[in-house]
Amino acid sequence: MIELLNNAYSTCSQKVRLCLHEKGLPFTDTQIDFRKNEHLAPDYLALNPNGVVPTLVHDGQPIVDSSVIMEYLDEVFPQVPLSPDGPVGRADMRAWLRYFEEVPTAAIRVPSFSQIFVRHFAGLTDEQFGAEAKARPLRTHFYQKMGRTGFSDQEVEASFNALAQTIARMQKRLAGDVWLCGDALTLADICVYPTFDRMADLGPRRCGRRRPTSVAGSPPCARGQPTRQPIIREAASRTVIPNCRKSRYEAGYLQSPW
Ligand SMILES: N[C@@H](CCC(=O)N[C@@H](CS)C(=O)NCC(=O)O)C(=O)O
Repeated sequence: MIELLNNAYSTCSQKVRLCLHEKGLPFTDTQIDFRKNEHLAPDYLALNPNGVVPTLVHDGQPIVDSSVIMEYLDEVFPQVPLSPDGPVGRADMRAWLRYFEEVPTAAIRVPSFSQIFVRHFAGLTDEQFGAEAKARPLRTHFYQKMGRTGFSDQEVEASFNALAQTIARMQKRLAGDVWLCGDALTLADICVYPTFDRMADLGPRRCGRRRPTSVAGSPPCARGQPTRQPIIREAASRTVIPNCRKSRYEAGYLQSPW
């Protein structure tokens, strides 16, 4: 049995949902409510001491970290392979995974929090906010830096630069190809998709003055074989208002994700 403890609004959770959908694996979808700090509750921390989502529980065994989870699923359920053949191809895919984790995944958090999620902390006192930051095993520094008013323009700018670097690097690799690692969808494409999805959510107004223009295009991994597109799109939007990405925050669907 596969259970995914995750959050509808989390890009890291979205990666794993995409992977599960792509592989056609049924799973129990257990939503972790950030507003109730369920990800910081002792029961959850016993499964995932990092206090972040997602966590996969497979036959009672917890597996943590979205990219690790995807690689685990690909190893345990190889029927629909999502890794290239051969060690060199797989090393290439893993290098993209590590790059995506280090650069765009970290970068997109800054505008996401600054322009959307931070408002949920606005009503807290400094002391309360400090306690929220301290309670997060992996994110104390991130929250302290953000504060209750969001990141500085300089920090947002740096995150857009990092996203622009990612786009440039992907465009160079793709150069007319559809998938990043060879001629099929791999975990690398899935890994970066939610970042593009989030950029689309943030939109030009939310993304501030200097949004990389190439972000406006469709995500590279969604430009793939037509048969794969609906799977990706369905999985990506299964928890949101379909065809209404750009306005879903405004529509109140994500009124209080925290
Ligand atoms: N490296 C981890 C990072 C997971 C992560 O940062 N998850 C975010 C949601 S995308 C989270 O749970 N944040 C909780 C918080 O900010 O308190 C992974 O890929 O699973």
